[in-house]
Amino acid sequence: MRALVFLLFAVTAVHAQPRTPALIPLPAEVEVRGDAPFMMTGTTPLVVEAGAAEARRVAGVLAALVGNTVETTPPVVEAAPGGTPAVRLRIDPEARHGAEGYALDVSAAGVDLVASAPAGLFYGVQTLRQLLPARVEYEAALQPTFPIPAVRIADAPRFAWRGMMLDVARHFFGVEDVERVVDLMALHKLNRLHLHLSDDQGWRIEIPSRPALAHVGGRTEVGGGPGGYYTVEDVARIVRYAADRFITVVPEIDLPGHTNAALVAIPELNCDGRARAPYTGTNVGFSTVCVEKEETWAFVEDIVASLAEQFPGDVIHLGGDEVEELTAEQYAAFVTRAQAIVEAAGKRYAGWDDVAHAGLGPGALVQVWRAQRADVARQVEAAVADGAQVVLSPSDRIYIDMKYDESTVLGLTWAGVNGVRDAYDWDPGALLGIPEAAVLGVEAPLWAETISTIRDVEFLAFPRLAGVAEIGWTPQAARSWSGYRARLGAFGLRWTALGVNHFRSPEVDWTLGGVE
Ligand code: TNX
Repeated sequence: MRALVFLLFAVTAVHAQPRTPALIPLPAEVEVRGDAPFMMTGTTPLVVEAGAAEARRVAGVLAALVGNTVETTPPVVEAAPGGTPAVRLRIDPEARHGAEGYALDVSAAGVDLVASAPAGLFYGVQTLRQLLPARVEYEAALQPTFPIPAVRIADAPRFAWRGMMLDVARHFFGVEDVERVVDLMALHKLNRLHLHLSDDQGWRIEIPSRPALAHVGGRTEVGGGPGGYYTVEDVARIVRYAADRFITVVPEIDLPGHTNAALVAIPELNCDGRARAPYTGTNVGFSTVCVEKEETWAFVEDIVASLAEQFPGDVIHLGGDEVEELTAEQYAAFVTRAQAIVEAAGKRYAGWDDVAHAGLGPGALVQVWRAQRADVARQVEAAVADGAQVVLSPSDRIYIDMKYDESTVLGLTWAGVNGVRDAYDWDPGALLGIPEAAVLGVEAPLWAETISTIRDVEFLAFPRLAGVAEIGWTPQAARSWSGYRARLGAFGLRWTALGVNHFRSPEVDWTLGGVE
């Protein structure tokens, strides 16, 4: 009997399919070899080429991850003694992996990671991180040796723009909260952090030529809390922190509507020249700057100049959503002139899909939030025919400020409830009648009417943001809800180790990570 049990065990062990590791986003090509893993320790050398500064810095990210956990930090070196199992990280511009791709080869003898550019190397390191056991994320893991399964991976993203938007206007989030968001984005290979920096309830960025905006407009938030704003130094810190993780910060100042906080701070922006009263409710559509006044245009010029100076990325987002107080002609004229000002500052103009019917010039970026409305879809398709590109943020899929289901306490429901599967199970290539080349990527907006702490941010973002990361990265043909669901069920353990307050959705089997 015992022999039979042993035999059965041996047979299953031999035939057991090697499980796809819990990688999110799933790489374009993964081959699980099934032989012995690489054993990573606190003394495993990380080998970079002589003088390769960026490779050294990225290797340092991996060294720090392991070093946080064990007593020694793996050394970053230019040569390892022959025969020593090592992790080799190399940037080779000839290697044709694209700006963000990489190739990773793991065997018991060593790990080879090659990318054509630094971002690809960083993403390869994130994949290695996800191949390491989740306990590597704890600061004091018990076993100092971490197996990395033997795999061969060839990887590159489907879309160039893989983003999240954080609304810091309805409630303010401090620099450390933003850095936490950046860290969690980087784990999932996201590369655009869109900050919604102004709205009716608050103005959140210092504009040195217009100090009242932050000093007066920054004092309020939804529900009457203290508000706040980022100084020029804070912005520089956020931009640098993000850039170190290959994330571009996209600033948004919402114009001409959603401007009550500016109308409080700068009376001349009102047609009657009188300051508005502060607003801490959650209605939309009631505010606008006075589009007929030259003072307003001087203001727009100042804002765009300051954003262009503070944010090195190539896009400036000027909102444009939900304006009820202007005629269609006034609105269109505003958008046309605003786009010209952004382009004169050397940047690309972006706006919410409301701007699509204003007659955009080529090169504009339209952030689509109402694809479910046929009239909006037709307007966006027309803008694309005129040379615009789109970033997809369909509100009935990836508005991660919607509730997960009727029982979720945080969040809104105007676009419905967005479950984990709803947020994952759709194809950006098929949402609109436009060529895929016109889709720059995807972005999950997190509006902040109902949330005010980083715990709240994490709860609404995870798991849904991970699904958005995979939609933006993984080829459509390689994705399926059942495969994703299984990887997610194991990935939860890593979020737990990182202290991420994620929603244990009943759609997912969280026991797959091995602990419940
Ligand atoms: C619509 S989406 C808005 C925001 C709200 C959001 C809440 C968009 C461009 N405008 O002002 O915060 O709904 O889900």
